[in-house]
Amino acid sequence: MSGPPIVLLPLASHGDGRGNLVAVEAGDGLLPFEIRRVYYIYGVPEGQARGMHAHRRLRQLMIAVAGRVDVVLDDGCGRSEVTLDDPAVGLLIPPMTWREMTWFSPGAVCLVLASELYDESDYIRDYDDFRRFTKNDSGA
Ligand code: T46
Repeated sequence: MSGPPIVLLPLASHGDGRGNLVAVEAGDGLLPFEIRRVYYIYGVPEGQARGMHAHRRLRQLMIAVAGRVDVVLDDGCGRSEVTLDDPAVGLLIPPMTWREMTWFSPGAVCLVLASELYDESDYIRDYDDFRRFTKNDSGA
């Protein structure tokens, strides 16, 4: 069964002889949410996966600002895979989407722009619970 659509947002990169700069600004119309939190993940040991949860409300934009990160998204009906390796491209992750970051290249840095403050009660960390919630949502 096919998985959720992979929505990649191109980010304007200002490049010149000195390198590149990407800015994401409140009100610039890029994101379908206001940014309330920023975090980043780095120093991930080779072969170490992260994520393995879904969020009830949280929306996020994930950017591999250095290196490569492989991501799996699962909406309860199927799984989609995407590789992030361009600092000028962000992956939009909607609510009720199970995410697994299955591979980080050495030195990878994963930046996340998030729509909500950190809230542990927003996490669904058990895959069977997630499947139950998505089934109920679809009325199945
Ligand atoms: C997500 C994926 C992509 C905080 O204190 N504040 C924060 O804002 C976050 C995100 C985490 N934490 C603490 C909670 C844990 O003690 O940092 C620790 C590691 O968090 P977690 O195990 O949830 O990390 P990941 O990489 O599995 O998941 C994270 C985000 O939590 C999650 O929302 O979508 O990155």
